[in-house]
Amino acid sequence: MEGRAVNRSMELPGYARVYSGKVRELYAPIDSSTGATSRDQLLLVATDRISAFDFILDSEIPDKGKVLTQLSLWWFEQLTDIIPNHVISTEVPEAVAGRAVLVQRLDMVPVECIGRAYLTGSGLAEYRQSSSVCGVPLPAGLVDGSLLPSPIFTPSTKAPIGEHDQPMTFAEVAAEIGMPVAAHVRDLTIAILKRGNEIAADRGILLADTKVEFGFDRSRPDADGNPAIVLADEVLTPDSSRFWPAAAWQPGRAQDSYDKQFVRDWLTSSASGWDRSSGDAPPALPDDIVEATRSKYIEAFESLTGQTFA
Ligand code: Q0N
Repeated sequence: MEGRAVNRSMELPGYARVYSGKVRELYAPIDSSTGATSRDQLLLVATDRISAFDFILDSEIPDKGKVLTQLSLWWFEQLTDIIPNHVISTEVPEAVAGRAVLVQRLDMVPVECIGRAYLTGSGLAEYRQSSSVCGVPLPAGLVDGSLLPSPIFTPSTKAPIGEHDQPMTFAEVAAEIGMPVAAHVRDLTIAILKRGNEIAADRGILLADTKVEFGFDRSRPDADGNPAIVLADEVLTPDSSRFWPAAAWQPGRAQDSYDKQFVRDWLTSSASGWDRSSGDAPPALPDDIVEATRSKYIEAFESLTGQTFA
């Protein structure tokens, strides 16, 4: 199922594909005189693909890649006092205009850095088993959608595509990447999520949780001579974070998804003819569901940034 993404990536003259994710792809610029692939730059391309129920759907959402790229660029700007980011330039090939960014090639921190402000999903499942998430003890009585007393760091392993990430304790992260870096990425993850929620709160959106990626810039040592930690990938988009409409927030039940609710509701309705438990790939989405979903991505971008999506 997810493996199909590999076959959907495009050829970009002058670039070599180095990585295909479910919805984003990385290319390395090729030096036109030597033919060598760049070691210090990458082109990060967001596609219009969408996933639901762990499947990449056959239907794409027009402009999704552009909207999420532009939203991520805006968030990077809102976060520059917290952390530098990997963006070099938005001058990219015409074929990927608006949905690609030229970025610094970093040495990635090999941990999924997840921050949670509200309890849901795998965090809720773990809490029900152990009253804690990733070794962080939580108060009794929390339910699906509860606001946590303060945002928590709930890292996980980086599993290959198609496999599920496993939760890690902070001690396990520290054993893998060292205590100083572990503490730094924990504090950064929480600071990014807090800033995100401070900004989103005024605009009708809750950021329940988020996944961020960090890398080391070996060419940029900090004051102590350690390589600078840089924010990579995309940040605070609906693909990396759970966006919830604030007006409908009601702890004690599954929350509506800001962006994917129409897709989920249609796929699980009798209209789709799809049985989620069958293991079959979901059917293509009807045009009105595609259009309604496209509108939600644009609405999120416009509400958060105060800009009009061109
Ligand atoms: C990198 N991933 C995982 C793209 C993002 N700036 C960078 N330098 C080196 N490596 C990476 C980045 C970035 N961003 C990040 N893999 C490599 C996230 N992927 C998922 C698929 O699309």
